[in-house]
Parts: sequence; C-alpha cells; structure tokens
Amino acid sequence: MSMIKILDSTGKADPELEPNISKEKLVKMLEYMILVRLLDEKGMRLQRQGRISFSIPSTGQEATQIGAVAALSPEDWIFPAYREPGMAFYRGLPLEDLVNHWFINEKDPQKGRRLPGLFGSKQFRYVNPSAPIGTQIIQAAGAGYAHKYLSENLVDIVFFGDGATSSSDFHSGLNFGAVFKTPTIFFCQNNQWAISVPLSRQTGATSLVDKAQGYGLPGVQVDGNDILAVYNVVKEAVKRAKAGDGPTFIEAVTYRAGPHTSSDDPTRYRPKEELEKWKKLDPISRFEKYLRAKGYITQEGIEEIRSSFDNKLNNLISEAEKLKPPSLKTLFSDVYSELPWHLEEQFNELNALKGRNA
Ligand SMILES: Cc1ncc(C[n+]2csc(CCOP(=O)(O)OP(=O)(O)O)c2C)c(N)n1
Ligand SMILES: [Mg+2]
Repeated sequence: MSMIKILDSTGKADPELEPNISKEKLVKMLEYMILVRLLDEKGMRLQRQGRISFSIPSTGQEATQIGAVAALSPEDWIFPAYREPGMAFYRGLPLEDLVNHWFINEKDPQKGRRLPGLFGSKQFRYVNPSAPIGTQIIQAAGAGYAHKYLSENLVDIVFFGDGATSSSDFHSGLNFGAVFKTPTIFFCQNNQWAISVPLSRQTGATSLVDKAQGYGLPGVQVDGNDILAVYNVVKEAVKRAKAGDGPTFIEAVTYRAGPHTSSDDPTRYRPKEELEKWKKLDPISRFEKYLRAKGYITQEGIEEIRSSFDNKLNNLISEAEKLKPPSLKTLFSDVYSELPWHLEEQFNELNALKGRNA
C-alpha cells in the first residue's frame, strides 16, 4: 500500500492531486496550524511555571487535525482523542474557553471536572474525550449507527493513536462500523509512540493500515504531515460515508514532536536523531512554503498571524489568572435535577469547613 502525499518537502504540490481549495480557506488552515503550535508553547510554559497543572501538546500533528476539520461540514461530529484541539478552534470555539479551562477558574466551561486539555463542546460537535484509551472508537461507531437509523446525512470522525489500535475497543468499533456500514471515519494518528512504547510494540503487522482489510474496510495510508493529502483522504471518506458505503480506515503517518504530556520526558526513551529526522518534515513549514510560492501569504503575513494570536492569548491568560476557582456548589451539581437532602447536607458541611461562599 503506497502512502498518499501531495506536498513534497519543499512545499511543491503534485498538480494531479492538488485539491481545489479557495485562497481564503487555505490561509485559514495555516492560521489554525500556527495557533495550535502556539497553544502548545504557551501551555507547556505555563505548566513549567507552575501556573497551570497539565498540558497536552500536539506539536508536529497540526496537519492531521486541521486538514481533517477543513474537509468536514460543521454539522459532522468529531470524537477526538486529545491531540486535536485545533479542530474545535477552527470551528469557532472561543480561545477564552480554553484559557479558562487551563486555569480551572469560575469561567471554565468544564467546571474543573476535566484534566486540562480534555475538553469538549456540544455546540461545536466536538465530543468530550474520555481518558481511557480507545473508548471514543466505539462511541463514534454507535453515533454513526444513530445517524444512519435516524436518516441524518451526517458523518462522524474518530481520532485515536497507534497505541489505541491495541485496545479491544479498536476491534469492537471497526467491526461494528464495518458490519453495519456506519458513516464513521476511523482516523488513526500514527505518531510512532504511545508514551514510551514504540510502534513496533503495538503490532506485528507491516503497517497499521493493513488492519482495515481484516474488517472488510477500505484502508488509506496518508502522509500525516501533508495537510493537502489529509484533506483529500478525509473528503473522500466523507463522500463514501454520505453515499451509504460505510466507514474508511485512515492511517496518518506522523510524529509526536513534543512530549506525551507535560508529565513526560521523551529524551529518556527516544533517540535525538529520530526527532531531527522528523523536524525536517514539519507540517507547518511545508504548508507555509506552498502558500508563499502561490503568493497567498508572505513571511511578514505569517509573523503577523502569530503575533496577533500571541497578543490575544497573553491578554486572555492575564484575565483568566485573576479569576476565582469554580464555586464549591459545582461539586454537587449536574448529577441530579434536584439536589437530594444528603448531598445538600454535605455541601453545607463542606462550605462551613472551608469558610468560603459557594
Ligand atoms: C486503557 C488505558 N490504558 C492506559 C492509559 C494511559 N495512557 C494514556 S495515553 C497512553 C498512550 C496512548 O498512545 P497512542 O494511542 O499512540 O496516542 P498518543 O498519545 O501517541 O497520541 C497511555 C498508555 C489510558 N489512558 N487508558
Ligand atoms: Mg501514538
């Protein structure tokens, strides 16, 4: 199986495969890739300064998330793992929501109940990620079944890593999707590592895409650092799903250039040369070269995008840091429509103990 590529390392596109995307949309795609990279830098720095507790970077994997979201309709559902935050922002999720979530303050839309980075948004159809690896694969297959049952012309796309292909939910989800021909796109971000476990420990198969055949699904392997190639394969998978032809399995070959999370130190387990090799395939610089050669953006334009997001984020961060934590009452809300007496009693006890107003 050959890997689908459109952009070479100099940013030159194969004219036979180059998608027809407007200049405005291409520039928007670059903007959101730049934003994702910047969020990673800020998140990691804030965590190291002890100002936020946790950060999950997706540096090196910007092309997969932005290429995919650009190929979907806003009504389609996204089931992320945790390295696809750019998809939510591309759809319009306010940056303020993320920053308040990072600081777990009173405006955190997740009310402090989620690990920073594991956020969702019903409005933008970006489903709350589940921490146990692979669970979103069966959720997406089930959602696909629901779309089909309700005759909704919708697609759902689910993201998971190479490590998640070893989970039993991977088998259950792909099998269910294939048998019932659900409009689901199974998108594997093969970033070569599952924390410190290399890809060679996840499968005895030559490549992950080979697994599709066993389920009777079409499998596509794509260069995950090539945003145009990702866009094309997702567009094609959407077309199949909407035509009632069922799921597609996509293996995007990419690399986790940063640590697994802010709690990880990859220098302890992976060779420096490997990172150097992948840095040359950076998805953002490749796409920037393509857009510059087309005359769609200049180097100054790129710097302006970065500094405008940077200023915006700096302002949001200083505002978010001033706010109080979520009220104690949120510990007791959203489970029962009316708070039962024993929880009311516990709440009053806790409130008195803390001497704090809820
Ligand atoms: C069932 C389960 N086992 C272990 C973990 C701990 N864990 C969190 S992320 C991770 C690695 C996942 O690797 P992969 O699927 O390749 O995704 P990546 O982090 O590389 O994007 C592990 C083992 C977990 N969250 N859930
Ligand atoms: Mg991985």
